[in-house]
Amino acid sequence: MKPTRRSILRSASTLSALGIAASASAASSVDCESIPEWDPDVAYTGGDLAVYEADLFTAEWWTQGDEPDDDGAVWALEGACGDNGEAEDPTASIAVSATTVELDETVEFDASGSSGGDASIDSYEWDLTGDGEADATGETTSHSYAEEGEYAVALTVTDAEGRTDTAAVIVTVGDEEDGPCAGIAEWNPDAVYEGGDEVVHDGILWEARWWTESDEPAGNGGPWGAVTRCSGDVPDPVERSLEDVIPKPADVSTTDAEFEITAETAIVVDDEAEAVGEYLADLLRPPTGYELPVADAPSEAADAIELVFLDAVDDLGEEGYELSVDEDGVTIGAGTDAGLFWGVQSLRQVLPAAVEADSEQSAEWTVPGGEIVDSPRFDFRGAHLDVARHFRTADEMKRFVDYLAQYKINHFHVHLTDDQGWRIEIEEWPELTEVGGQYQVDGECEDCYYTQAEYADIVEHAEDRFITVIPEIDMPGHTNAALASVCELNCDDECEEPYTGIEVGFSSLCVDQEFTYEWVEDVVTEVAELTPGPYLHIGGDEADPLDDDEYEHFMDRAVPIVQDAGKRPMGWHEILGADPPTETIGQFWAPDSTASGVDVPGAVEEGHEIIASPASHAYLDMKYHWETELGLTWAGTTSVRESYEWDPGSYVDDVDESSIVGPEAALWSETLETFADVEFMLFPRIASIAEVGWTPDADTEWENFRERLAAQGPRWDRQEINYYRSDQIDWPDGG
Ligand code: TNX
Repeated sequence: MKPTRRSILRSASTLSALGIAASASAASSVDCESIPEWDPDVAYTGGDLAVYEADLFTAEWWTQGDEPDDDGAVWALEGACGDNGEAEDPTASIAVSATTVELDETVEFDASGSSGGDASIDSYEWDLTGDGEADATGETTSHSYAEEGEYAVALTVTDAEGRTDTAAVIVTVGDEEDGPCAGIAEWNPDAVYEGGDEVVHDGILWEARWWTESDEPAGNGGPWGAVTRCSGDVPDPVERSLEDVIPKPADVSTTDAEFEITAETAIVVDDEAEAVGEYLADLLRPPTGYELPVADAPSEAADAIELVFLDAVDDLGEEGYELSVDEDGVTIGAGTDAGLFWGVQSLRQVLPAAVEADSEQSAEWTVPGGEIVDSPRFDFRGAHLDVARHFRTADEMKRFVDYLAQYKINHFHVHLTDDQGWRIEIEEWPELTEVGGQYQVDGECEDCYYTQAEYADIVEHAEDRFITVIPEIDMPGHTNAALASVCELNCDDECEEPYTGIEVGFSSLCVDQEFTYEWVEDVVTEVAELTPGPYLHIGGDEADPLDDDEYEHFMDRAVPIVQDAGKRPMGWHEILGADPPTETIGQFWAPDSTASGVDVPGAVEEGHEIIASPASHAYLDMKYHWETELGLTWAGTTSVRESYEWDPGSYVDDVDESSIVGPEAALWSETLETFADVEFMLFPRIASIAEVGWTPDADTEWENFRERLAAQGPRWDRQEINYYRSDQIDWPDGG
């Protein structure tokens, strides 16, 4: 048999001299200690040995530049070097004292985690400046940099078998004062982080929301939240267009023109529009640092943002506006100052996200070109907040109002009283706040109520933003706080104990005594006098201790008291079962499209109107998903998408859109201890409710909405809003 070239050329003597049995199989381990690494520039002859990728090879014959491999053509594999073929490359990794340092500051480097496989590390070689040259050896080293810049520091470790690995880290050398990321270490995939820890990754400063290990920082609702870009001069991550606005405007056309707000820009207003002009100036001055005078000047002024009243505005209605942008300026026109104000909110959303910061920012304040002609689908777009279960300060209430204004929500329904708390000073009955104003869910809460002056201030803050406050005094149920404060409201004249749990449906005023209605009149009259808007809400939900007759009797007395106080009565949909006067608005809150126990379509037939707050879509206290820490689940969970995909006009079975006043989001607060908790449940879903109230159903589309919603993220970041980073949305990084 003709011998193969391999069998001829193998030198058994060479192998045995090296302690390798000639019969060694390719898989067994061999000792490679004195064998040099394969060198592509060397010509090997038959029998020569070389180590390649931790395997020992024998050359079959003369060879040059042929890479050793296992196909038996030129090189023969003798076996893996090291222990039983399980040898591993070493692992290089660098621990660094800081990744952003000042000039001449010493940076300490430590080669951590550097042992690999069974072989020990033989040498550590550092390239400290990224020029490819070795600057230092040893397990640790340090360096100080004399020039600003970014340095790619590389560590190469070599183990006793000659195997190597390299790790790198970027060190930024500059003025420490510069940038928000100064002194913050790069994200390390091997480290464990706790909520609140900060890292830098991809040029963005991230903060861990909770305990995390090896989760790469990304803006997708995971454990990391993007705080800001490390370098403030990076342009907005989002391309802006007039089409970005939420709620989606009725009509938008875009152009390539752009207007830039500069230090020379003025805000030019028609006579009566001065308040809206000042509001806009207050918004723009802090982030731009520009003077932005509000001038009552001829409307031909170039380089201006103009607010003008239009003559022919039939199509725009009470709240519509036009916004047009070209190189020369921005013009917002409307028939009313409310329309101008909503136009300003649209302008705000197409400026860089940095406009939402409250200190001077470096940005190009460009407004994308084109035109919006816009007006709402529903005149009523509401949001409710329960301040009885957990109290919110007057300042927090004003902030809440500011949030609603951004999305053109024009009614703020304040749930002022419930079993756990009474939140509004009633001069005639100071006991209500002396007792009822001192508790909330889970315990005491000192002076947790609004004085009449504070309440008036909240109402005025809302009015200035074209938002009508609807006060709710819930009765006859949900009244434990009143029953604990005014003993005569109980049939036995015995005061109830304060209640700090979260059960519902156990309390009721005593409906068979005259005193109750005198008290209702006192309360309703004072609240009505403090409230300029047309509505007063008297709850009427879950009065379980009463039978139907008692409930009806109560409403027969209470509803006219509201009317006599000059207000249009509102109640949760149960109120319609008591056959109140037809001007009474029922707020539909059932989690499905029928309200069991109440004939809502029948009431509508008689002339009642309905606010749509179905618990399955508009109850923003429902958890986003089953693992959401905050919120309740009695109506299921409500994702961002579910808060968006419903139609207030056709949701309630057998009720025509013409009887729907509009949608209202409801935010109950049993589980919401802090204002940050409120923000978490409110954002992003409030934007959904705003859009289904403003934009015709045919123009709402989830895929389009979620893109516009993503662009709101950086705006909320700048406002330091604790929003829920739903993974249904592709949030842009940083911004
Ligand atoms: C039902 S809906 C309630 C409130 C609770 C809420 C919690 C309605 C009119 N009453 O008392 O706070 O559920 O989601």
